[in-house]
Amino acid sequence: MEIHNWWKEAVVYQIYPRSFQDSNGDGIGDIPGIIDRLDYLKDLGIDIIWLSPVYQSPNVDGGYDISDYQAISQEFGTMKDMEQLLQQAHLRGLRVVMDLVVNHTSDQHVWFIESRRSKDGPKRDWYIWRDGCDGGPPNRMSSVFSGSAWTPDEETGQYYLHLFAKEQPDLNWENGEVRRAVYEIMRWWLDMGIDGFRMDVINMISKPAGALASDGGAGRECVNGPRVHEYLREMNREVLSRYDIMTVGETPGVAVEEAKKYGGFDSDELSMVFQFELMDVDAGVYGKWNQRRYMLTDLKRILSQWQTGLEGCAWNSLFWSNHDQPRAVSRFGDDTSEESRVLSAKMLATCLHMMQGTPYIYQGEELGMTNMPFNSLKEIRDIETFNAYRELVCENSIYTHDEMMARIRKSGRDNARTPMQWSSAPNGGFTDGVPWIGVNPNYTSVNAAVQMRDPESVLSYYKRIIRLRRQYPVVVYGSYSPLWPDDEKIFAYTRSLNDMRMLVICNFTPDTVERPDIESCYPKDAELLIGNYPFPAKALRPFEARVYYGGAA
Ligand code: TEU
Ligand code: CA
Repeated sequence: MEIHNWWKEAVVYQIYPRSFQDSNGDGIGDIPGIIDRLDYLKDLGIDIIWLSPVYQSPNVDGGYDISDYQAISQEFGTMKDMEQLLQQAHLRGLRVVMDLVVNHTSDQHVWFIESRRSKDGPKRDWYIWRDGCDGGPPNRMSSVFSGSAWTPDEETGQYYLHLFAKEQPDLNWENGEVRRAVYEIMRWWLDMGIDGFRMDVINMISKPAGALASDGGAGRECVNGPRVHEYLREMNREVLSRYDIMTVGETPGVAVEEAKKYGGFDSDELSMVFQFELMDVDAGVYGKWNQRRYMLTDLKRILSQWQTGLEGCAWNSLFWSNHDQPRAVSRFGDDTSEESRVLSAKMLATCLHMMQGTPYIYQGEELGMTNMPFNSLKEIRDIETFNAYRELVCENSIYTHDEMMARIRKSGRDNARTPMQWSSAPNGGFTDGVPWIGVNPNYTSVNAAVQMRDPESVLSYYKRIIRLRRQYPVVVYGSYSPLWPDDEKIFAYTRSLNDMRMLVICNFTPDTVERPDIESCYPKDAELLIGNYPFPAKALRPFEARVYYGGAA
């Protein structure tokens, strides 16, 4: 018997506020801009908005470096605007989930300013300080954003730990005062009426003793530390369990078995986690900085493992992309022609939304927005990309400038951060001023206004696919079973609930594929629920997606 929860039946839409909608012409998206677009989101049919950070921040890492958890960034508006957003969203039946970034703070947070002041101050132990070794850092551990994970501080001569940028010092979760301070902030926001949290790198908060003494990469060494489940259960007891909310943990380096601990139905920790295995499907020697395309069999193996692995005991989050990843259609589909862009964007939506789990749409994905043709470093804003360029081009000559630019166009985070393309007005209708990052030049044809008028657009297709979730319980609760795992072109699976069955078939290639054995898999008295071609055919056409529904028999 399936356990029903509202967040299992919901569709989440992620907003990256800086790039969503500018309301005052300063070139930066803001909260009043989001309020202006709530009707668009309601019309799309989503249920929950996940807001990337809107807190006060020096913005070294796109707001993931927070200097005050109880203040709104001036660039984004005021606390009044935030209250308005909550009220206006709730009026429309939309919930709002905030980003909680508490593995680290900004180095401008008062906690860190006090902590660095002296070795014996009351906040010293709130961060992780160590003596250097032989005139250098305590060890050679590297940060996720390249370079050492340790930075020396003049004030006391000691080094502090940062798994990410040096402006993002890691909090010391072993300290009970730190945990209590975090819980208090969480309660403060929940009491204001927010509907949950997306928790940034939440599986990195407990540092294994060995990791802090290791020479490895922080991203690998510091995941799933010894006390992380203890902390999350404490957080659940003290905060989460007292509210009717949704929580999703961002958890790099978590496999299926570990995910069941974080998000098991009876684990008393989180509602679900974001897995990274899919995001690593095209990684290579220098991580994502390569030119590899994924193999469909790898992609299917990963998704099927998560589908069957969590069945009945935990819940999947389903996503192709977010603010850290390239655009879904460019990466997993095909943006080389207008026709294939539209077909493959719809195919990807079908493939993902028909699986078991809560789907996340990243802003612009519902338009089939593509990667950006970046030509020079001047167009880049992302600290991770700059640091990788320094390491791979300047310091180690692994790639030439041109080779690295090609990799940035493929994998850089700024691909996802170009402004939302609302219309064919200047700057895609995002701003009347100068946008903080360039607008993708294809906004004149790829934009919301055009697609709203076109029943065959990617946007119209997303509305239909979201509606299916409301109409057919099998979409939410059906159990998953993969077909032809070794097929390099077709991703097909079934979903079954009681005596009903759904068959999902997706052609991931630009080729026409014959699969005569498909017909034997059709549900009984099958009807076609949705597809991305206007008329039927036997063979599977380029990037074709079809969903059939009928009896299990
Ligand atoms: O991301 C964590 C994380 O693992 C990223 O480093 C991700 O793997 C990488 O960007 C992909 O190239 C979270 C946030 O989503 C990200 O925006 C922040 O920069 C990071 O934490 C630090 O807060
Ligand atoms: Ca603005």
